[in-house]
Amino acid sequence: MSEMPEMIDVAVVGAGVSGIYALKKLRDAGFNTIAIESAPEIGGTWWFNSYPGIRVDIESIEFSYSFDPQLQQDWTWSRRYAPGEEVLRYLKYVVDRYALAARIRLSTRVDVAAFNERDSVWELQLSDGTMLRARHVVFATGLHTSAVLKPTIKGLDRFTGDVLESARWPKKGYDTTALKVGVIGTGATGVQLITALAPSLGDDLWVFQRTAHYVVPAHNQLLSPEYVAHVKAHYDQWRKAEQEHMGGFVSVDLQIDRGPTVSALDVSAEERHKEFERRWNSGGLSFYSSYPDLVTDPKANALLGEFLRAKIREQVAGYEKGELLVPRDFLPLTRRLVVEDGYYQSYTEHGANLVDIRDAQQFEVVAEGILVDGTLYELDTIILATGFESVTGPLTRFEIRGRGGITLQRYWGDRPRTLLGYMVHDFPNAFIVNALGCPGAFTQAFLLSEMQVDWITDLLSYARDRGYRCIEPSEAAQEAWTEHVADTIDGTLFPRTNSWYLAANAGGKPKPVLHLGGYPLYKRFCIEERERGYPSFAFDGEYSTAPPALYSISAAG
Ligand code: NA7
Repeated sequence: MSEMPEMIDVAVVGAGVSGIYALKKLRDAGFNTIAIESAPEIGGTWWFNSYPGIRVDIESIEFSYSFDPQLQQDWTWSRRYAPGEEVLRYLKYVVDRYALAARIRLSTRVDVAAFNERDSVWELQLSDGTMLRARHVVFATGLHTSAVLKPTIKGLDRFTGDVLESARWPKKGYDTTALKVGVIGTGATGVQLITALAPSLGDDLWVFQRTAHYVVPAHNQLLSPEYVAHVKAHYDQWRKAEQEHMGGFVSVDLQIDRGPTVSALDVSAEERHKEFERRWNSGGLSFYSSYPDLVTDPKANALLGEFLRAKIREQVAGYEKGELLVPRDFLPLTRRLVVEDGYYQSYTEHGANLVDIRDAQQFEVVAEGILVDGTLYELDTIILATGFESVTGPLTRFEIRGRGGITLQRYWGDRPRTLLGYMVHDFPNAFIVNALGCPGAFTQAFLLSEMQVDWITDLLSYARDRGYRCIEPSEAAQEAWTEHVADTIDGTLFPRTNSWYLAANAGGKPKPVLHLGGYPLYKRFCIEERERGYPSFAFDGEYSTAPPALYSISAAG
């Protein structure tokens, strides 16, 4: 890479989906920008997670950048749901296409990011021993991958075989032939891994399940040239529909679908069944865009639960442990649906062994394998697919120091807060993309990242045009926004479940970290803030005359 300038305009931390776009957008807007990435290659989540079976759970024609219409025409996805290595190839193609590589510093971690109050500058201590000074910093550190959760499993360090972490899969690959393999974790990652390994491992695969998840089919398939041509001819319509959609993805039956707007309880049982069948047959996460009250009304949710459990029972009929695979511990949709074809056949056809550890008195690792209630399962390899300290973890696992040296972790404590998901009071000139305080995880990542990065770029341009050096959100507006985010969650069923959506999978209570009011509402608040001249932000310590914004769900209109 070219010689590092002593002081740059913007340092982007992370070169995944949002970091790559931030680098491009800010560079094109004339900001001297550099991205710093801890991995030896770009890609973020899609570089680190190279375990067998990894793929996207939102259809690839949607799960991609929209900022350049020509890019959409020039890139062709092979399958409805692309495997991880194809997403990585796509991201590398984007980096090459827009000549970004020279501005990405790979194999470099940010160990400490500290705000220098005197100069209004961020000082980043990098793992190579150098320091980078930047007026602004954009944390594009993702929702999960940099914060792998170390599970507390007794005896894990006693095991004499290999212990692999799904999110740190060996880059040279890992041959499981003739090995006895145990998988712990049956969320999206575990299900993808198990489905990929079961056909070759058969009854040499052992799955230690604590919680059965709702697994819906993907109906993954090669994309026909006709379908691809049709989408490319109408891409602007797809992108427009995504912008107006709660989660930013609209495909049902390979077509744009806006979903019902009525209550699941206001339609006949027959009509409801037809709607659920249509989504099941289409596959994927589209249940999230079905009746809006599925995530707010326990009765509506229960109807979906019945439907999904019946579908799972059909698939495991005749399998003696089938009932263990039927979810019973949480309401459907309050944890992310798992999208996979053929998961249940891992047990019913390929002979994978299911070990229920939900109520086990003993679950511990010993030198030879795993002991569950006195039974020893001898293993050569244990794979941990046990999740992440999602949403906040990627921002609190390294030192980010704001005014007075306070760390972000300490500042947040049990109540993480932001203004509009972008900034934190006492941490001036620092921005966050696609993490908390916004509909991250509930909105298609490319779309949300593009919208947020565009918004940040506008704000930085506004400040540059006026000669401001320091941007900081008002504490009052941050409080109002945090309350609003909590309000969007309160009316839903999500707090009934301990999930990573609310940063509660690693213990602790659900926290109001994600905005559940839908992407269009969130975007509207962002646009309003910009159009009103950023009343909630101080520039060089001064607020504009307008009062700080107030946020209300009723603005959904
Ligand atoms: P998840 O969805 O957090 O799933 C983690 C799984 O690991 C889940 O089944 C957990 O069981 C299980 N787990 C975690 N700790 C333990 C211990 N100590 N013992 C046994 N089992 C354990 O992570 P994923 O990586 O699958 O998916 C994260 C997101 O990435 C996904 O939603 C996609 O958006 C991409 P539990 O349910 O807590 O009982």
